[in-house]
Amino acid sequence: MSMQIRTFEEYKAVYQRSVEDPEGFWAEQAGSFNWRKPWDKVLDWNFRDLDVKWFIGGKLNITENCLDRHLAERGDQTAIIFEPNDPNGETTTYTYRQLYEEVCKTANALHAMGVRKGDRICFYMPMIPQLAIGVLACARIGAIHSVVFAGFSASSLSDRIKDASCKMVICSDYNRRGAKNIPVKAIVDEAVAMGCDSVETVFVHQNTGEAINWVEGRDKWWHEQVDHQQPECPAEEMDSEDMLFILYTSGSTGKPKGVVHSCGGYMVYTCYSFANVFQYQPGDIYWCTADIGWITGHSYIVYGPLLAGATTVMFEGVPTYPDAGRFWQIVEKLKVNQFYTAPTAIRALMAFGDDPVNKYDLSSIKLLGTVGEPINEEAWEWYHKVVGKEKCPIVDTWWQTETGGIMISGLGGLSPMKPSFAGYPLPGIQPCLLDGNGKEIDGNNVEGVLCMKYPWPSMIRTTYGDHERCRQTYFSSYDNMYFTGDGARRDENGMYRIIGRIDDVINVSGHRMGTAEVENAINEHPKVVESAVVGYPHDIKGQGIYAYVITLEPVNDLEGFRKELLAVVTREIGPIAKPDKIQVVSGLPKTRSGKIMRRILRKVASGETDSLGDISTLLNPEVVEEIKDGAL
Ligand code: 7RM
Repeated sequence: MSMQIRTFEEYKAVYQRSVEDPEGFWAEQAGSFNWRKPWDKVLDWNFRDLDVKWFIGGKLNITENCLDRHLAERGDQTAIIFEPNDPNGETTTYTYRQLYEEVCKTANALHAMGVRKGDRICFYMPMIPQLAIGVLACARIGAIHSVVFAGFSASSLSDRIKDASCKMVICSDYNRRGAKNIPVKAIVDEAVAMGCDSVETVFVHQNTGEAINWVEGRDKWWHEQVDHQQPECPAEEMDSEDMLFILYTSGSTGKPKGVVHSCGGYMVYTCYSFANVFQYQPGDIYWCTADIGWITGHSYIVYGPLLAGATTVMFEGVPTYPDAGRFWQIVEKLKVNQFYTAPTAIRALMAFGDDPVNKYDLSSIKLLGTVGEPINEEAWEWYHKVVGKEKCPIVDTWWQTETGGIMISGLGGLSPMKPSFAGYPLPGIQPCLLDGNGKEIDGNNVEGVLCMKYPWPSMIRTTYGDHERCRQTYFSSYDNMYFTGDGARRDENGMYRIIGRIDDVINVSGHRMGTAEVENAINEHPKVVESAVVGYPHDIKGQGIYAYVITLEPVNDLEGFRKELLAVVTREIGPIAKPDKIQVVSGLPKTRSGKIMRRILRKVASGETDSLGDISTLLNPEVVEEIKDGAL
């Protein structure tokens, strides 16, 4: 791949160049794609008013670059390998030509059902090829996809459908997950019934074939609409800055934000970062275990790999079904060369010991990757020794839904590695650390708030329907900077270690969540007066959820109440947001201005009750003793 850096020396030179001449550098990268019309200007940017544009005036369709562009050279090469939930099920593959044809047929079907450029289409699907096909079909005709992770509740799904006024929801009948089948069409029906007036069509892919409820006129079967379509579909000409997709993510306020990515910059950056971080070589089999419901799945299962002409694996199931060897069995079977997963999965599998790993031949693996949360040294060492047999580089990739692509990471096999350090910025990425006063901290061996001082092509453009909120959230904390929400340290060699969120966002099993979101859900219980949610260190999940709850009346049946709260949270958000610990308290520590002192709650939840610091300024210091005594 022409854009691939092959030595660390080269990385340093390319990085230097990318900072000195960012526009020249990115113009060169963008040059390897098919543009209907080249851009007039590489970049215009203004962080203060939040106005960032890349490849201005350029016209393209990202699916022509994911699919059409590859047909001549690798039409018969495998694009997607699908590994089903059931280990005895059949592994299926799509060549680039087959994928192209399926995407075209699906795009034609969407068009026939009235979907047009700019329409928002919501996906609530399992990890099956039709999800990738559907997403690409939207991009083909210029419709904007909004994929919602299928673990979210009907209520969360409904909020997301409404926020983007989606015209269509695409789902399956049932999802397979381990030993269970989940009735997702029923969840979609429930969500749409909660006031989603914009939804004209529910488009259903028959996955398990079990019975579902059917709304005549509104509901349409995938196979009935797609199968007879022509396998060619002209691609809509998109402007570089036209919206490609919306993806909801949690922040410190209660309401998730619809992060917006645009066509041109996202295309260039996801391909460039994929090629360099994973050092993908022609013929390699690449597997990212994420769900397409998260940004990792968008950028590094679908777009990045397909843009680069890679073979990408999609796995429908879960890491522990039928047993803890499932990942390694798949690696052996498919001869996976690059394996990319989350620290929480590594820790969960580590708990089963080395045997489930050692049962399989993992000699195909050339590179291991992690993403989603800080990786602790113990998990890093286990991954390196037991999975990688000490011969595979590990790339610890730091990035965010908002960044669209990997920002700080080693380039596989080229960069120095240090456990729990993400490492160096990718070319074109200009991170910096700020102190409490917003002043940049120079030099090494320092710690501060992680910001970006220069734009990059795949950065967030806006939050859907609320540009000011986007500006406020990311561009107003520090002047002329993109604020990540993470704290980081830079070591003596300039390598970055991400410490974790400094805002009220927690990271539970790699799932990003706002503590306010969980509090809002808990507060829906009629007996709850107020609640406060914090994260605490958890061996497997990274962070666990600790909820302090004030109730209307004393609770007699604590276990029953706990179960009710878990049910409320599951109903409002989904099972991923269920608190691990719930402590009923009579009050919460508050400052004189009425703000909850979360610092104290975090300390108690982490068992660090000896170092609570000064509590004399509290409105109600007496409550701290009670909270400490009742700590779980
Ligand atoms: C890709 C993704 C973003 C937040 C981010 C961090 C944390 C992600 C790492 C990491 C330490 C990493 N997008 N995070 N990767 N922390 N090391 N390699 O996860 O929007 O869902 O989450 O995740 O706090 O701000 S996300």
